[in-house]
Amino acid sequence: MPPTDQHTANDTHGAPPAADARLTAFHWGLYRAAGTPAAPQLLPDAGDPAPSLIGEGMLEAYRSPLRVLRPAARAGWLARLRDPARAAADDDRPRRGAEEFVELEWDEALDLAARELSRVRGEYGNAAIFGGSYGWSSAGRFHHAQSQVHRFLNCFGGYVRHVDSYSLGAGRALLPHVVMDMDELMASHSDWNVLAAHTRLFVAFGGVPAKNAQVAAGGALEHRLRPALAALAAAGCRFVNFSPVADNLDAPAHAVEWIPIRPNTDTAVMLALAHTLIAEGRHDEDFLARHCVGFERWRAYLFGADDGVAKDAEWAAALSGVPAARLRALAAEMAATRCLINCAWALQRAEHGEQPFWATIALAAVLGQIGLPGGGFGLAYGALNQMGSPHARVPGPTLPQGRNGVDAFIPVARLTDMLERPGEPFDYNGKRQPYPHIRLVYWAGGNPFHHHQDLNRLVRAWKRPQTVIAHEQFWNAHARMADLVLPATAAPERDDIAFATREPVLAATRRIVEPPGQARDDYAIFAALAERLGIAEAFTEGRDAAAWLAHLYGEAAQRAAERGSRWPAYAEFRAAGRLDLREIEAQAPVLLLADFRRNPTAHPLPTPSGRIELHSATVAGFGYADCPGHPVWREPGEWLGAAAARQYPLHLISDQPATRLHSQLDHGPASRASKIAGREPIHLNPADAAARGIADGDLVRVHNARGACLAGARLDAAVMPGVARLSTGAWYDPLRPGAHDPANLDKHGNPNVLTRDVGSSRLGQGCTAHTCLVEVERHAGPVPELSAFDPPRRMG
Ligand SMILES: Nc1nc2c(c(=O)[nH]1)N[C@H]1C(S)=C(S)[C@@H](COP(=O)(O)OP(=O)(O)OC[C@H]3O[C@@H](n4cnc5c(=O)[nH]c(N)nc54)[C@H](O)[C@@H]3O)O[C@H]1N2
Ligand SMILES: Nc1nc2c(c(=O)[nH]1)N[C@H]1C(S)=C(S)[C@@H](COP(=O)(O)OP(=O)(O)OC[C@H]3O[C@@H](n4cnc5c(=O)[nH]c(N)nc54)[C@H](O)[C@@H]3O)O[C@H]1N2
Ligand SMILES: [Mo]
Repeated sequence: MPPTDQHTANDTHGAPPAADARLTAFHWGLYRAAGTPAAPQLLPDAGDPAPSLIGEGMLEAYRSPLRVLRPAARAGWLARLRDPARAAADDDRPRRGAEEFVELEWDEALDLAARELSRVRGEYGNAAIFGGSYGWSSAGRFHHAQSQVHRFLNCFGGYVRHVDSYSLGAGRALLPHVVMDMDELMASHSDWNVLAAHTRLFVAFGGVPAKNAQVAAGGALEHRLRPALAALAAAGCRFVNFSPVADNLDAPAHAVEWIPIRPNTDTAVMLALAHTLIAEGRHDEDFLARHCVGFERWRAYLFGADDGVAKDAEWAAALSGVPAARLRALAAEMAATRCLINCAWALQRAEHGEQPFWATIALAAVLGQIGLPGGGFGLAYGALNQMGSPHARVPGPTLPQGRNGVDAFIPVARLTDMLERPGEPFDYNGKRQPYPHIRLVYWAGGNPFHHHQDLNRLVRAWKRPQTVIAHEQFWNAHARMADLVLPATAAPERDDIAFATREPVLAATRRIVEPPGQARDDYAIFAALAERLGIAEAFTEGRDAAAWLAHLYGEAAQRAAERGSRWPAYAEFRAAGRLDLREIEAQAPVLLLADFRRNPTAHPLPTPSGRIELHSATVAGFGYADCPGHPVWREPGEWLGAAAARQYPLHLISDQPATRLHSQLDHGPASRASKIAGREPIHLNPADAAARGIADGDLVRVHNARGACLAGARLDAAVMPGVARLSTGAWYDPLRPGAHDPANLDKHGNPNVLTRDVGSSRLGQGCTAHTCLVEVERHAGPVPELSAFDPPRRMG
């Protein structure tokens, strides 16, 4: 039976489930329903060794008055849709973000959405619809909003998509030229047990933060990072952490040496370590000759052939602030023991972000320990829970997305450029193509007003499309910037299958609370639209949500059977609540690039040469000055060594937040407990604070030429002088909603009003949030009230 317009009742499969089977999953973990129906609670699953802080008290957030309860339309857009003749007389788009919302019946909301989709397709074609719709949304594999929206738009004829991710834009584009595709690389990282047994020196660039390993896409169901780091330390491993902050390597303190480093200068340090190793004859000539191409070319660069500058320890010390003597000594230590080099993803979320990844691999190649147990490199342990997991890589249930009839795409972080520059060409990974002209934006399961850089620019660009449709759970900035907001259910309100790669269990999650108001599953919304657009059969294939779950599980079980692993029947799985994959999926210890090391001819890499490319003829052939054919140091547009640092002398690190997932649950108890007078904390070195007359707990204004926000000062010796840390995720809360001038103060502390919106290079075009200078001052004058957590005014 295809779903109808009414909220499709999720199946409960007869008898109520046993209490221990009432599971629900989030990216930050697996939870069990407890409490009473009147006062439900979510408790971390008993099997989780270290439950996440993010989930504490979260049901409160899912029940909050900030939920979108009914479909709602921006007043000016609604007037236009109801009376298209108005469109010519009154351009309502500049009022996007500033107008009231009018609540609608579902039928009218769906009719309007379907009509607008058809109109835009008819007048401009499918390539006028942007459905990239980037974002994490929620953990279930069926109710995964991005898969749903992409499948729906594909059935409708296609849409402009995005490639790569905010996480790894530069890295994903680069790595296939150098070693292998990023997904393959992540999946083949040596596991923690291998590291504990062999690694004796762990050199980290950007730490190994337990706060980040709280999550995995699909659910971190067994949090293992802290125990893993403790095991390494207990086995005698030492950690050296190059980082602007001291508190991001969560091994026992006695085992960790912190080396403060100016942000965005890590590549220079890596080049200098390689230079030192080669100059002292400690490089592995055999490995470089048999397993790599381009070493001679790169060595020439390191020794100054291109620019007369030797990339030695003194040179790197001047750029990075790391003493040259420490670099020389460390190079010797690295060569003398089993050493792993880890580079956090954050480092490639910067201008020239391709370089730290490439230089990490090149430095590891010079050491020659790649493919040996516990040696080589990591990209990156700590970024997500699955990195270093000892569990099997099992293909899980996946909703097929179908085929996209539109070829046009953008690198994901070029969103504002696309909206502002239709028809203009952009470069990406050896290709040049025009930005499409977008008339309609459809978004489900992501928050561009969380994730994008230079939000003032985005607000301006966001007023260009004729229509913006969003499925949202909450009245956050993303919903407030839309024309039509369709209320979506949340994980505890749906049956689903929770699964993340290399986690030990597959969980049958359940609806444990009723959806608030008239919220519907994304699937039900798309199914109802598909009905109106005549594509219901293609989109639903005649299945309701319960039938899809059984179908997707069945497909995954079939693939399991093909590799000789027997999964129980679907009904049995749902009744049990979970499937322990450890018992049925075989897993040998993973050892990154061991086969390739043993025999590079029999096990070539998927690069053009089959070997690690220290110089890539392909990349060199693109002719990009900002990403030439081998790892290089290039000065970013903003850093502590730039002229701009005289006006804006602090380098802003907008790292991932410890108390939430991006913007998700910012209004929840764990995140709110971390705020200072309701504002996001900004961590400042005590000396920098003293120089500005700032005391702990003061309200400060953080600003640069792009924007300004309020934040609460936290004096913190774990932040090096010259650096300010303001984590991402505070809900964007501008003083004047919908305005986009740099003086439009964000009252809450969202770092993306400050960050730069330029690509990492023409190769990757990745997000460069970590290349950003700011100034901080005590906030003077009246304190504007926070409004991020007040629902907007709606009319009936
Ligand atoms: N300055 C700076 N900016 C950054 C970064 C940085 O390091 N610094 N990091 C970047 C990175 S790596 C990433 S991945 C991005 C993350 O950016 P996003 O993934 O866009 O951030 P989220 O807050 O997770 O957004 C998810 C949204 O989906 C909604 N949602 C959740 N579940 C559902 C659902 O089932 N259905 C629907 N319809 N909606 C749902 C939530 O309410 C929320 O608004 O941010 C990027 N931005
Ligand atoms: N709790 C929580 N965990 C998360 C997320 C979340 O929102 N909340 N998001 C998840 C997502 S989508 C992703 S992609 C990963 C991201 O994983 P990462 O990108 O690695 O995470 P970040 O926290 O942004 O940065 C890691 C560390 O790098 C440091 N750093 C920043 N710039 C530099 C630099 O130039 N040099 C050096 N040496 N260090 C630098 C920062 O101080 C920070 O401590 O995290 C995931 N984990
Ligand atoms: Mo990410």
